[in-house]
Amino acid sequence: MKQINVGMVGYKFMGKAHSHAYRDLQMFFPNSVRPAMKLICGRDEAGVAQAADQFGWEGYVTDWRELLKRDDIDLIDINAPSDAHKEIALAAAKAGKHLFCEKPLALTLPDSREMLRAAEEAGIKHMVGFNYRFAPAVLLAKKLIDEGRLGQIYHFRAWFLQDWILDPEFPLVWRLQKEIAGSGSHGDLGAHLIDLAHFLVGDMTEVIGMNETFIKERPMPASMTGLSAKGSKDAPKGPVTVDDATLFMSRFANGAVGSFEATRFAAGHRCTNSFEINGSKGSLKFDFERMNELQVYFTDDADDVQGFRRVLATDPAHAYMDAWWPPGHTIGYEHTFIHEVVELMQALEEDRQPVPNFVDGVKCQEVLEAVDRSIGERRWVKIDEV
Ligand code: SOE
Repeated sequence: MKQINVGMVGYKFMGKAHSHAYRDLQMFFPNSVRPAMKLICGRDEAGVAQAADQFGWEGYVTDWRELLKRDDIDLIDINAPSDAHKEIALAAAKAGKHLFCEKPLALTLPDSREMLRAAEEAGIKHMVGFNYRFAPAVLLAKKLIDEGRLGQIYHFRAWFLQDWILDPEFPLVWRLQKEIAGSGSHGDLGAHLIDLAHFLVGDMTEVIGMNETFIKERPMPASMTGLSAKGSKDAPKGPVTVDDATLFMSRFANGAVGSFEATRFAAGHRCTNSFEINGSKGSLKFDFERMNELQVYFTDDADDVQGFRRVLATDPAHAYMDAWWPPGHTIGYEHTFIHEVVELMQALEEDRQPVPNFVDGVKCQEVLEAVDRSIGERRWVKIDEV
């Protein structure tokens, strides 16, 4: 049994999701290479010490550079806010550590390309955190498309809707600041849709988009808090420098057309990450809020039973599900991260790149950038222009 020693940067939302994945892995996927939770890093000592204890890390540090000095750390897992990704990734690659980095890979396309180059030059393994690929129902969609069950793909239609900043008093957290987050709903939510489009349908050739920032100023937060932060009416205000919503249309290399909508202003939608795909022989529908289900429609079903039907992707026939519970016993959000880590550990065991990796991170960033340029210049932008 080979052991991979992990050093993690960041201990909030994603840090917790990844920590949980490392902890659960061995119990359900005992054949993988084993990750050992060595050190977790965060700037606030009291916070990271508590996280280390609560999540099950052997120890903690308050400066990520300490992780790179340790010869016994094999993998750096980056869950810090997006503006920290590049510096940590470049230094970690130089130190010969494998990388697992949350999305979006970087603040800009050139930065993401630099990260990919550094990883390739260092000869390390690199993975990017597009976790929704790992829902068994999404993997079933991929299988049906690859087997030709949908025929020629005509439409990819996707929307990721949330509402956590609907309240104008919600504070100006880091995700609303361009210099830290890179963009708003576009890079946070749209990035997932773009990756799913690449995964399921293929490369895009051109895009045209629009965006809006509905609330231009918000109260400054007391600290860089997360999705459930509370604002105060009396706090001084600062400018929101990212998009609240971004919509775009695309063309794919295989002739399909796409539409994408990412917003944090869809009241009542907490995490509606959905897509519909229409092909010459059928259609598929997925909604993350019912993540164990895939709606399928096949044109060759008998005339008298034509219609969408619900497949519960919880049987041993579905990806990763033979490791979980008996059929019909559903899984959740956290399992997408566990499956990501299964892939990462298998890739390390087999000495290959995990998928999705920094190449996919850069491809996503190309589309993000092309959409932003299209919005700025009010025109269609080809992906190979960026
Ligand atoms: C917040 O909008 C968020 O947690 C994203 O950052 C994640 O990437 C997405 O999966 C869920 O929503």
